[in-house]
Amino acid sequence: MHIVQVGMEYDVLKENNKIANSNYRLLKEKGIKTIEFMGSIGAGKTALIIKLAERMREKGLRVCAIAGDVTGDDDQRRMKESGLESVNCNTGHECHLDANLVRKSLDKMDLDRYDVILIENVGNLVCPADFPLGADYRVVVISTTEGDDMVRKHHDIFLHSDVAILNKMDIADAVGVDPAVIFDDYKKLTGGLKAMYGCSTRTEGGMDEIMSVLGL
Ligand SMILES: Nc1nc2c(ncn2[C@@H]2O[C@H](COP(=O)(O)OP(=O)(O)OP(=O)(O)O)[C@@H](O)[C@H]2O)c(=O)[nH]1
Ligand SMILES: [Mg+2]
Repeated sequence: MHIVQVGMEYDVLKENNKIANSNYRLLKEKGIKTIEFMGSIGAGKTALIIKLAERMREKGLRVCAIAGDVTGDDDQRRMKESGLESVNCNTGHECHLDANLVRKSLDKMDLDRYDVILIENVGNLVCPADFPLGADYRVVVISTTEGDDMVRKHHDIFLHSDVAILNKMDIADAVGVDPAVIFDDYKKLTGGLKAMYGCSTRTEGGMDEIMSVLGL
């Protein structure tokens, strides 16, 4: 029984990777840059996407988002209210998006109309790591309110992402968290090769640096 489960898991991941590659090729053919945002529930993924999209639009980029959630359209409504075009993508029960769900969302868009697509994954620091979607960049967002041990507890998601962001820097003191501990854990995990970026979607501190690291 155990062996069968492992085999199935392998097939699911293999199939996901095939579709992710196909998504990547499609998006490249269309000249679209795609950025996926993973991270814990409430870390500030939607808030960050909205703020970054505002900056992108100011630069003349045509942006659309995919709002991934288990149920509901709360995030998509916030995006729309901010002026960000978006497609809602509910997983139903799953704790992560997969490449096939993203493909279905892409099929609903007129891809000739966009330069950048921002994908918000379901709030979760574990499951999304294994399911690439076909984006150029995988970004993981955590926040100071989650404590100082997220990097130590969740190696996989940080190792499966290209850019790591610590949000809610504005309230680090108030929640008694020292960001330096988190930055240091991240440096150790990535062998000193990568730095984590601090930001606040409230004060907009750190936002220029994030735009720059994403090549925007
Ligand atoms: N103080 C402070 N609050 C923030 C910041 N960024 C987001 N928030 C607040 O944190 C809460 C959660 O933010 P969201 O953007 O909904 O977080 P999310 O990661 O998209 O959450 P899920 O989609 O539910 O996983 C909201 O009340 C935001 O206003 C920040 O930089 N500072
Ligand atoms: Mg959200």
